[in-house]
Amino acid sequence: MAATNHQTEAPAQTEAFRVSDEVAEALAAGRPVVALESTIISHGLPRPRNLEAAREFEAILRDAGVTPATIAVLDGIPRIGLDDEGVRRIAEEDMTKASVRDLPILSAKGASGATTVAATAYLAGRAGVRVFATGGLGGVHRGASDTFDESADLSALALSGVTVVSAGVKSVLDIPATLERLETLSVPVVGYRTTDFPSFWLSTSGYTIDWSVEDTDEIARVMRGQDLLGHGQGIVVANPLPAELQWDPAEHDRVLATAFAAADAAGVSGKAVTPFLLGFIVEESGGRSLEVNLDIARNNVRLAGGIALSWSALNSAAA
Ligand code: PSU
Ligand code: MN
Repeated sequence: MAATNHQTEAPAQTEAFRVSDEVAEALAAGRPVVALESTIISHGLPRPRNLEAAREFEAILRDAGVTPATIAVLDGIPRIGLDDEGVRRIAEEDMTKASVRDLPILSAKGASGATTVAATAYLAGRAGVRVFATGGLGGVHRGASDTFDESADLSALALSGVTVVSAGVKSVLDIPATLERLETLSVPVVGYRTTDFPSFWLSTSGYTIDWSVEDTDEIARVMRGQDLLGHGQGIVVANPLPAELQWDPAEHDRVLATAFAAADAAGVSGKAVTPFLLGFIVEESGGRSLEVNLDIARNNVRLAGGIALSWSALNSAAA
């Protein structure tokens, strides 16, 4: 049958995803690897700081002896581990924000996308990367009982088998509802040296979680326990910034109230809500929220690196 133009132009779809050589070698040798998401770079941080940040997160891991695996979809192919050019593209190109459900569509179209926590955790899990660092998780939005707006981060995490380090969820979300949903989805939530769930820019939220873990070896043992039970859920590690580095709470509350009003006035909804609020908050805080945001991400990347080292050590001791 003669191919139509449409068919001949379609990209070849031969790969589910592509793991970089560096990441594949590290995984095969049982060396530590940490996944990094790309939506935080493309939609969560302003240019040009986002490119600097993407490079810095990778450098923090390399300095600790951990292989970074930044994840994004480039030209239809999910990549686990990017080269310099790939990192530049996620920071500088206007890419769609891609959740798990967008992956097959990007594949069909040969299009690029920056992966959310949901899509990153999904792909990391498929590739065998067990530890993932992000800034803040998506969760249940305020007003979700009317809008049904709950991030796919929660359901995707529940299926990923990946340990995600975050500074909790932003107070733009409904924090207690998010914690309830994580309970329903049977996702273990542990605080790093705390039982006070952090709210991203602030080190506390006033909502208590059941468990705290004391060091990265203990987190690796939780992962082991999960594997022994054959329980495929991911694990949420909530890692608050030290209190002296958090955003000033009064300023935080003022800016957030303004941001909600602006989102309302602009009529944003759906997947545009999170990027709108984040962008607005950076502007309105005169960049202060951005500095705290970067401190949070660095802090999470460092802890994730430590967990990956502990995980690798635990498994080589067992081998
Ligand atoms: N929360 C943040 N910073 C972010 C995001 C969430 O504090 O950059 C991004 C992450 O990529 C997350 C996504 O996976 O937003 C969630 O979007 P949504 O609420 O549309 O699922
Ligand atoms: Mn949503």
